[in-house]
Amino acid sequence: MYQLIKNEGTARRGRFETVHGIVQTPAFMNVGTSAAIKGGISSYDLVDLKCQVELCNTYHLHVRPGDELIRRLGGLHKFMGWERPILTDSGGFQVFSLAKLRKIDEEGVTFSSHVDGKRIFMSPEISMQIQSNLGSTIAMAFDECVENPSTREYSARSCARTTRWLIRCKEEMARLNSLSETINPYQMLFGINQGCVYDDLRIEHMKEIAELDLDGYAIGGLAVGEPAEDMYRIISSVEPHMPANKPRYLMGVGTPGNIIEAVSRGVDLFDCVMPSRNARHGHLNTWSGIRNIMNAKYAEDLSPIDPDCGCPTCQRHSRAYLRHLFKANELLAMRLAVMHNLYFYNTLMERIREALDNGTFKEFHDQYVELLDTRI
Ligand code: PRF
Ligand code: ZN
Repeated sequence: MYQLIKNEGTARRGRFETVHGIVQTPAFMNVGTSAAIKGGISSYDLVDLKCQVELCNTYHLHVRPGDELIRRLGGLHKFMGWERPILTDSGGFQVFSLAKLRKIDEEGVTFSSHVDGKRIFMSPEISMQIQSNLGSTIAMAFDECVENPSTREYSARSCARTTRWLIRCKEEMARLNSLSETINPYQMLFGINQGCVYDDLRIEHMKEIAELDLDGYAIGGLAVGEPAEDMYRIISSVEPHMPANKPRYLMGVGTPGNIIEAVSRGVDLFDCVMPSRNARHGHLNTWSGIRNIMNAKYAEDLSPIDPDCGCPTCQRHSRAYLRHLFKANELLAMRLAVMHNLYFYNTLMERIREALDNGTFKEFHDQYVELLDTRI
């Protein structure tokens, strides 16, 4: 259940209640694709990093170790040792971005696994069955994320099919939740808006799916190569048609600047591989911009990555030490860098929430929207 606490313009400060606890929004979900955050981060680290929700992928866990196995072991929460909310993405996006040899028809998608090439079929029903076996807090609908660019004609046909798939997802999820042996009988289902960069298709699709009264609504198919202006325009176009009493999730976004802009347009939830991926390449977020820790100027710099950061890495280690770990290819480099960036993102969301609570989000936006994406 989502409760709006306060708003500033279209920006929303909210509280989202789930069986695995409350999520204070706006929130960033930390990506643990295969039931692990890349860079050697454990579930107990995530608590220190102020992570509220972890995101895992249906497709990856289905391929390895298998959702039936996770079910037999008591579900994904128990498997990972993480008690807070988990959102599972449906496989829709991963099938289109990772798998080879896809064939899409009304029934679903046939493709070969990126691990062993084995043929796999995924449909709305199968995606719900896998997510039900995982027992995540929130399941995502099985959608088609159309490529950018795509023609209007293809986008319109794909969108209509994504709606038909969504109705099948809803029916299957209701059936699975009512079974006595279900891991999480309160599993929620979020619908996903598509429509490429065509505002009228987006709006029409959003209106259709809003009528299905789902637990939340996502905007998909963005941040797939279109200019940021297109993304912001589409969010603003669909936002008035998104149910106000449900959480809103922008999938796969983004930079701190993207997140601040999307919050100001009414988005509550985000996820992105960017903080962990950038960290693994030595690109570290700070409150004065993005630092490349490999830079020679840090060789003898004893200050922390960011003097304004409270993360475990910044409490103890210097830029000089981190640079050395990266140069020496030490595993610890990844771990310390990812901890810092995830803590930064979760703190960014906390500061956004505080600004909304205090009615100072506009000032926050103006101070940070460009600064945080600047390379220093
Ligand atoms: N659909 C799904 N997952 C996603 C996306 C989508 O369109 C995106 C698009 N940025 C990220 N993850 N199911
Ligand atoms: Zn730090």
